[in-house]
Amino acid sequence: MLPKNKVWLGLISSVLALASTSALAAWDLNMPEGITGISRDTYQLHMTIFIICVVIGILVYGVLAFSLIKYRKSKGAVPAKFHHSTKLEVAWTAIPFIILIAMAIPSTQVLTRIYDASESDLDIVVTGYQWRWQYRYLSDDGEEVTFFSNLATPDEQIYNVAEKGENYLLEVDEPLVLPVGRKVRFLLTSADVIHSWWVPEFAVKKDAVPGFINESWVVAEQTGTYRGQCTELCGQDHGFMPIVVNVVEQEEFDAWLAEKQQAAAAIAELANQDWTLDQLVEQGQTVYSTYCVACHQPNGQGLPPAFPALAGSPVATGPVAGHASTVLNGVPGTAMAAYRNQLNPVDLAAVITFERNSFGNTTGDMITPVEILQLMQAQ
Ligand SMILES: [Cu+2]
Repeated sequence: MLPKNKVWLGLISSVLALASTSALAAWDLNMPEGITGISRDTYQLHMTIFIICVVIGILVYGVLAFSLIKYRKSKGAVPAKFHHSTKLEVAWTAIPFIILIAMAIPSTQVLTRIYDASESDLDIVVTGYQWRWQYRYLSDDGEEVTFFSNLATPDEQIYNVAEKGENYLLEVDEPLVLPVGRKVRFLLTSADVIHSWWVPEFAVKKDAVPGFINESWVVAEQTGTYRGQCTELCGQDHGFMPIVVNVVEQEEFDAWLAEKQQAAAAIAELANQDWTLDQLVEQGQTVYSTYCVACHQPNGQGLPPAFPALAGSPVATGPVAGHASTVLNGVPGTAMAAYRNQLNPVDLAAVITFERNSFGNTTGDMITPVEILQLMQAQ
């Protein structure tokens, strides 16, 4: 057993540590006020209800404690004996009723505003995938922009090889970009299991359910970067599908969207071309020498066992769908990354076709960019 003074010392130092400003700052117990009208309304509502609950708690427990102490038996208190009091019964029914109504009025007002997703300036389909988010900007003129937003925290940090960064597990390769001060409607759904899209600063937390479309909306009032996470247990990498939103000025948003639209149009045009095996192999050589050569080596022999050979490999000479799936989705637990979002469909088709027809591999088959797109949608 510890000596008594040591126990006291430990207790005092723990209390001091908790009370230090930095520790208190880390103890962010309350919800954030956020940067939208709805988030402030939600915060105010939460505080109002909280204060009502605290006052009721103090009153009820105060009367209880007072009665226990003041009218205790040892002081000679004699209990009153009565059966029925209409006045009391009316009071303990009517008072809670009035309190509940008083709470329901502001709650309903805020909820009504939360559910009013009408008259939006911009509509975005948010689709949950195991384990990434996809954003699709709908547009009237048909020029849609679609992209995936993947976790960008390096494996080294996750596996404790490198020091964890400031936004550990809250960083993505491509953030959602929104214009400031505009009403953006989210249409949430899922491609596999139930996910939930949550950005605390927006007070938006909505389930993404396969086969359903849920609505939510936001008018961000301040530019900046806001982070969130999936908040539905959605499988082993549930903790690895963060959300990052960049709120920018309208002009910056327009420029970003135009750039995305141009890039998408250029890729779509290329992907729909009639590609021949030779063209794909030629293009694939360039892609291979940029993305694959470091591990799989210029001669396709790799550096076994960490980086397997592609020459004569069962993957690169087996069924083309399996090969494509390996390149698209990577191999978990190895250095083989998922390239589905790193390369466009043309480059993916090209590099896969190249690998199947190089280094002595002579499958003679090919996969087209259109087939890659179909596979990506299916998986
Ligand atoms: Cu999820």
